[in-house]
Amino acid sequence: MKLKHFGVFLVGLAAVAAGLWMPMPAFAHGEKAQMAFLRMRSIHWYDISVSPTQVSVNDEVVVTGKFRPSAFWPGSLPEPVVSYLNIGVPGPVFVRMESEVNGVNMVNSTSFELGATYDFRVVIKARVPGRYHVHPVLHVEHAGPLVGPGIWVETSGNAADFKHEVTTLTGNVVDLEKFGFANVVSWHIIWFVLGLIWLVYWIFFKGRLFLPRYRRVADLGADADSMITRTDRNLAFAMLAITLVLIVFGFYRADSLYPNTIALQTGRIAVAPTPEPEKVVAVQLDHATYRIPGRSLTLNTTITNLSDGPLEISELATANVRFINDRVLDLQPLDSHDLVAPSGLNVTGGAIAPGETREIAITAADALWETHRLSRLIYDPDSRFAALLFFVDSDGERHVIEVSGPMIPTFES
Ligand SMILES: [Cu+2]
Repeated sequence: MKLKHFGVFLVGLAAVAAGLWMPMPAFAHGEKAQMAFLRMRSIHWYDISVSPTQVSVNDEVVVTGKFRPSAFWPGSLPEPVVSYLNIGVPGPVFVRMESEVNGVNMVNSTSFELGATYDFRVVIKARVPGRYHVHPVLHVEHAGPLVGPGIWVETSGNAADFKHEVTTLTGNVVDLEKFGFANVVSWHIIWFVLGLIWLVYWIFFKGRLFLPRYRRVADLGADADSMITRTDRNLAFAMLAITLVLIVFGFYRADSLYPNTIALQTGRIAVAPTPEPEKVVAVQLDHATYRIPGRSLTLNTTITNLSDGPLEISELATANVRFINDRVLDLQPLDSHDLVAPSGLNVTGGAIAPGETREIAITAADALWETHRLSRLIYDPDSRFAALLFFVDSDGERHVIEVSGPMIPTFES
């Protein structure tokens, strides 16, 4: 055995061990990473509630809200034909207990219609103490995760107290946190030892690996097979035999220990969108300009009130940022990262009278355009935006309309 080889072997072993036992924690979650036009025209999330926000280990947190796949979905982004509702947190710090969309169990993937509205509800259970930004997230096949607004949740207590007990269909109560763990560890050890025997043989008993052997193979040409000794062959056959025996033994052992099993379910489920309410307002976007020095988007619109009562514009929301008209709605951010501009929306004129058609300028101005990198839209290859416009009638009932169009920048102040 050569000392040099032993050193290389130790370094390799340490690297493998580090990879196994010290996964890197994820600090950022890419809320602003995607291009602005993708965030503004993929999923509109709204009415998001995360409650409670102070919990201890084993407590449940309920995440509810609505989402609407944009009717102006970008052509470059795969549509939500296969989508999966989940919660975005840094690592397995919660476990998901249940999730549903419009009352349908979302344990499987589903597809969502563009322009339709869906209600969702996800229940998660606190597993690891800490402070986490909890987001709803929709995973769309080939498009990746489309993340909703985040709310901070603080988990106190002790991670060792976490319990995740379920009753199986055969009536056994198992703690999913520990179930099968010893089995996983034993099989890892078995395969690790087997791999180690193979490596030790080639590195310590054969010596001169890789490049020297490669050179000899090149030198010997057609006779290179002569380098393989009888012992090499015998060991290789023994390893193969042991591997096959272990696999067969493992299969029959598992089969006898757990006679009743069902396969993981991979089918897709169908869910109907929330029925569309009666249309009470028609919005025509005449043009949209983004004034760079003022960090403000102005929508020049022609709006017709089709209802029999007055309507007011309360909010414009896009890419999880909410611009609020404080003359209609009093809404403050829930925490330091809640993307609410409490007086970010200015609307010309007052309420729109029943039957009236009027030209209205709607200006959404806030530093959030910059800090949330939405102003980058003007540098995107597709500078069209989409946003939800919220109207409130005299009964306080809300009506949501999606508007979209090209956003033209102006550079002077
Ligand atoms: Cu976040």
